[in-house]
Amino acid sequence: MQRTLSIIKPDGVASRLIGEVIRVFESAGIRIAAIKMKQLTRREAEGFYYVHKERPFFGELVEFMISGPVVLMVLEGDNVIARNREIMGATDPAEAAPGTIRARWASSKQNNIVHGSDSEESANFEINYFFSQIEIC
Ligand code: 3AN
Repeated sequence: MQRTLSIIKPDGVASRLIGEVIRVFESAGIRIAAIKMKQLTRREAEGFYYVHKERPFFGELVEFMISGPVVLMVLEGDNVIARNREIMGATDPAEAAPGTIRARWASSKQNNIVHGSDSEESANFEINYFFSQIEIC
């Protein structure tokens, strides 16, 4: 059993896709082990994306992530880190496989509806960044 961090980004929340995205995960047999809605502060968004701090899009990415509330979730299931990445689709919606969340709803590489941890190491960091042990069911 594995855990990963999922975020419904501000564009997903603003487009009223919270229910759709959760439906996709639950239909795939993935369990929601923790969930909360939050308006991230600039400091929180910068800390979350610190691995990207040298990338040219870092500033815009932080602005986008604090432009509205997000939904933070811990997903649980077999091989859920890779499965969630598959279900999300490629970062660029133009390259995302048909039927994936990003192919269906994302509008750009930045405004791509969801985030999902890309490795066990980042899943551990990201889950602990937003959730304490007692918030995970
Ligand atoms: P993913 O979310 O698919 O793992 P990463 O980790 O490469 O993608 O990038 C983190 C986030 O940075 C993406 N979800 C996206 O919002 C943003 N991003 C990535 N590449 C670009 C880009 N070329 N231009 C603008 N934003 C980007």
